[in-house]
Amino acid sequence: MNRKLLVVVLMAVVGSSVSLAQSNAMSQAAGQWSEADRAQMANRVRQEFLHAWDSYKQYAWGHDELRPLSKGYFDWYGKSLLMTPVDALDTMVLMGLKDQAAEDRELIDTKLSFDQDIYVKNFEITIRMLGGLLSSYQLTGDKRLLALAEDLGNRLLPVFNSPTGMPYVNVNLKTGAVRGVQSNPAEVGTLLIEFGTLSKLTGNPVYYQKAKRAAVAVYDRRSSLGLVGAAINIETGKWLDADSSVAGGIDSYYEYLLKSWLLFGDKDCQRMWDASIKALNQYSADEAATGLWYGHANMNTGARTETYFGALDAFFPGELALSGDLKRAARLEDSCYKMWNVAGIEPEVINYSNMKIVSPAYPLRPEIIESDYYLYHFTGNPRWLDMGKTYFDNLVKYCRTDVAYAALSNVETKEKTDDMESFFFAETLKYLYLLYAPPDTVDLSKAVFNTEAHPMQRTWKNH
Ligand code: DMJ
Repeated sequence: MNRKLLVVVLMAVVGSSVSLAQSNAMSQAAGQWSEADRAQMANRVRQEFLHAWDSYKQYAWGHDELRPLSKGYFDWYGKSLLMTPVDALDTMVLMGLKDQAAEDRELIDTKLSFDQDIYVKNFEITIRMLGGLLSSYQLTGDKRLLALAEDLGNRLLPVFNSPTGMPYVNVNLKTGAVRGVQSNPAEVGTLLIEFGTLSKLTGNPVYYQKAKRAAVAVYDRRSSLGLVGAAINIETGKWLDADSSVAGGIDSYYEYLLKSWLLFGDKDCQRMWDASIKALNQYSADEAATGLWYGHANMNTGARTETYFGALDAFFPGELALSGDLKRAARLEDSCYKMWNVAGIEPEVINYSNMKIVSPAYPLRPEIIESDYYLYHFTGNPRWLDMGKTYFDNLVKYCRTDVAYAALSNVETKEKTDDMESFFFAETLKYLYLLYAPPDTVDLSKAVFNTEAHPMQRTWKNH
């Protein structure tokens, strides 16, 4: 365990005493950011984390999620898997919230059990729970977290027992029974970072092998143009939907090709990423009158099908930045910012040819902020700090409730819904915090974030 790889930053105690009202009144001149300004912004984010976390503790302790309007709770599968406590833990550690992290860890260590007769979604449980347990183990050295991760990994393994090696969608954590043959590239290909890290930390190669075989199975079924579709039958390997894009259902398949290369030095993943990004830049990238976007195309013909782009797609500037294509990354993030500003907060999907909203919800998603974080990290250009401040201020303005934060059903009316997904703690607030925190809070030369923003530290040698 190499705890030095991540430097936990305690924000100045003086900074933490600044009230929210004072902070909001702070007038930050565009492009002018001192270290103290950044620390103050990081502290504002930290205070908002505490605002929501304290209410999770008060109203939903031990359950998967807080209901931010009714002040109740919600368990995904009827029984709690401590989704929010696991997803939120490494954010607390990175923010230096020692007491909260200790209390949370105690809850997980003593109460979390995967020996439950429930069918869970392999993709969600992998990115939130397996990813969260592994990153928190690396940050804290708490071996119980690694034991929980190994137990969970073993219970998820039956998903790979299909004729193609691509995973079934659901698995029963107690019996190992599987179901769900209609899947997509994201659910099949967003497993290698977590399962691979589990292999590295336990010395058991089986997790890496199975998750990699699944990703390769998607890649091997790409079209002659090098594109993948939106839905696939994991038993037959036949595509069920030829729509190709970087949108939800495909998004993190690409993310994991790139990041698995970076984290594990896996040359196959590098080759798969290189071929994929070439195809995406040829068929998905769209120089529209409103800017650079990545739209939808038919995977077999390359013909443009939809000029849609959305909140999930907004992870893509981050991938471009991480791969070294800072020019396209910056242009696409500028387009995302336009999407955000159509209604003052980001809709789920727009039609970028006329900037009309296609799907109006905002479930507190992080991707646009995640990309902003990478752009600032790689360029140091303060305009990304300005942009992040807009994201944060609008989030506070439109989504904050008396006890926490709530999703919006419609970004135009700003009507709230009774939902606060765990990724708000794991990702949205983490990326906002890291945007302003000292740059070595997470050392990106040695750590890779999984798609739920859990940093995996390369504590092993790559071959
Ligand atoms: C998160 O669970 C992950 O970021 C996933 O890759 C996509 N959806 C949510 C956030 O929007």
